[in-house]
Amino acid sequence: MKKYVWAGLAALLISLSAQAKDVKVSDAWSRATAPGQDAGMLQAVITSKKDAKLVGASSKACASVELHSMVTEGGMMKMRQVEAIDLPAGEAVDLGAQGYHLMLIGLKKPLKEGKKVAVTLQLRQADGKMKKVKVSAKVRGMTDSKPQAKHEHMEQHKEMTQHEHMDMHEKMQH
Ligand SMILES: [Cu+2]
Repeated sequence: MKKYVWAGLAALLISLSAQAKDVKVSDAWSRATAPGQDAGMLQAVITSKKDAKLVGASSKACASVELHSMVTEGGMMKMRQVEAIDLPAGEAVDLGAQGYHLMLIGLKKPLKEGKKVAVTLQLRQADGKMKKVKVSAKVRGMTDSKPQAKHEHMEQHKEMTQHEHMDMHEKMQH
């Protein structure tokens, strides 16, 4: 009888570790927030072995997490909530590079540089299976550059790298 229990346990462990490898998350990071700042953002590179969609996320650090994209409309940069972000099989999807970010809304306390923020991603695979993936994102320091007027921001927008872009983004009203 004991043998079967161990065999069962081993099978369970193997299936758990196989599952864990289905989705790989790397380069997860967030940005320190100022006291009173309601929202933070999070970036990550997600690789799913199977076709999937990122459909949501949650964190104990904040009230809710939304998936956002950034779009330019009539010269104005706006954030839009999106329902899902495609994760084609085997492709390393860099959220930031694709104009996406996770928005941590209703922060319970400011995000401090050097700390980590834990977020659980929710993926829906093409076969309908839901998958939760825990991510620990490193909190990077706030940018040193001063907030700029909006028109200056827009002029410089094109020349900014993605990371600089995100710095600017956090200073905008959400
Ligand atoms: Cu946003």
